[in-house]
Amino acid sequence: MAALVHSGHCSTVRSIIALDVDYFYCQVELRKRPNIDRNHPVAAFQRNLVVTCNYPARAAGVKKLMLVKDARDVCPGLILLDASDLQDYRVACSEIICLLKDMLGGAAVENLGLDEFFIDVTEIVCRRKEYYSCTTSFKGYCWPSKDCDSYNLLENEELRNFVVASHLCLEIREAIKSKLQLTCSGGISNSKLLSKLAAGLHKPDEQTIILPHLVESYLNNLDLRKLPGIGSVTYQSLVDHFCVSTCEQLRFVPVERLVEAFGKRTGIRLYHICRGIDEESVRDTSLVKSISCEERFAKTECWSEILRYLRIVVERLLDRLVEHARVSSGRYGRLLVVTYLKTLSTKRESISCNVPFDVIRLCSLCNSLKSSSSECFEKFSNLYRSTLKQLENRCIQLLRIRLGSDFSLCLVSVGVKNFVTLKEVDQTSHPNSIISLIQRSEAKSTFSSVVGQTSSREPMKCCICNAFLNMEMSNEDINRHIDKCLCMESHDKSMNKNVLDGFIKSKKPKVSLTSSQCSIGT
Ligand code: DCP
Ligand code: MG
Repeated sequence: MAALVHSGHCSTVRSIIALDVDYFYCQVELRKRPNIDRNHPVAAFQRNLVVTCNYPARAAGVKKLMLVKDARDVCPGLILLDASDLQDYRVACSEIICLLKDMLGGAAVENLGLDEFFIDVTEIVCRRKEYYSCTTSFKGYCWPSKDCDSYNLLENEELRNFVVASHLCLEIREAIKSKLQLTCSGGISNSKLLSKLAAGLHKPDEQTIILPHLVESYLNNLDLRKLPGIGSVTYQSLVDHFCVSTCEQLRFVPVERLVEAFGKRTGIRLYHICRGIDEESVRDTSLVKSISCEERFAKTECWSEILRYLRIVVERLLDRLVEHARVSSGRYGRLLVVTYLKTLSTKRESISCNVPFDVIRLCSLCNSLKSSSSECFEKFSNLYRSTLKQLENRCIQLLRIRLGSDFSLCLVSVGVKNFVTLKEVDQTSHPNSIISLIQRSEAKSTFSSVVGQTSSREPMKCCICNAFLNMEMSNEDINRHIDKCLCMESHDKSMNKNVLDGFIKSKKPKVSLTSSQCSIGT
């Protein structure tokens, strides 16, 4: 057991920032309605429940998960905003991730729920430290008080790291506020556990540091229910079995007894967290790995009905792909996956192929335009319509090939995977590949709805079949060529066999998913 238990000393002290957006759903709703005074009590609701509210509403007695009726009673002037459409919250979450990635380069950003973010800034802090004077003081609150001037920063390297981290945290929060009109609270410490707890200490729109040497004293009187990962069942068992309700009391319980009562994993975690030990690293969840949309329906054997559902799904998917490309500096997926559920089956089956080239082109153009999705669709309406058609046709082909004529379905889902950013492709792709070509022609194009002719005289290669393309070909011709390459029914035998072998992949996922309509996987 001793080998599994941490001694309590880290060789290098990490600097971790936690961010928690204040009254998240409500703030996103308020962002859409600049006329509403943010100092007025406002709540966001779903059905008959208040899911969150701003701080003036909290001061008036409104609480999260209160009945709307009760909230109105305690706060008669309360403005209620409908929060049932989650799409805007997902977009706000992606916007924050992209801003963090833009500001912090390679730092790992972990997103928890939609409004919590962890960033490991250890390396950035090391690099930045030399630019700060040894006497620069902390930004924000420093537990247990705001006054941190008593520390001798000149002699303490470790403390100076946290000075830099506190400046960085403030910069990040200010950027989120000015660019995205969202305030968040920040926490800075040496672990995810402590920085998350620190972020909750001064809300809203403030930040707090818990310095490593004060972690134990901060935790001493902390109610165990406040610790992330201790739910009501674990808490009650701790009270019943060991008569403990604070971190300080829990430290007296030997690890063997905790393991006996809660099992190895939870027992050891409890032993660690009451001492402020949490070595969990910040996992980079910032990049979406898949986007999919689906439709469930009563069983049908009729193609025209399936086409109708496919159309709905594909349209929704394309909107999501463009939105994602816009907020993520042009990331796009390369693998199209069509999934279906046969009426008498419990397992979904899927078939995949390359994403139609125009999807990539549309994503790339909309990203360059940097305007809202609806403006993009308006600007590129021809391309948008033809891309929808291509996407739809590709899905129909895949389903036709797989299902034949004898089938009965109750669900179709269309998704995209294998995301890459234009930058990644830029670094790895051949200079004459199709993506390089789009980028070259985009740089020259003035973003008309149809990309102009490329004036490049360099030889170009098709990224699918590797054949040299005629330099006089227009982009439309190139698209047609690629579509031919991608289209299974028309591929000719002269194509590179390996490319075609990898072209159609199909698989049966191990798990059957539930009926959510759209999802983003990380
Ligand atoms: N949420 C929800 N249902 C819950 C808890 C939360 O729908 N039971 C949603 C609404 C919140 C969002 O998740 O806006 C984030 O949850 P938080 O607990 O972070 O609460 P807020 O961000 O709203 O408020 P704050 O962080 O200022 O306390
Ligand atoms: Mg929050």
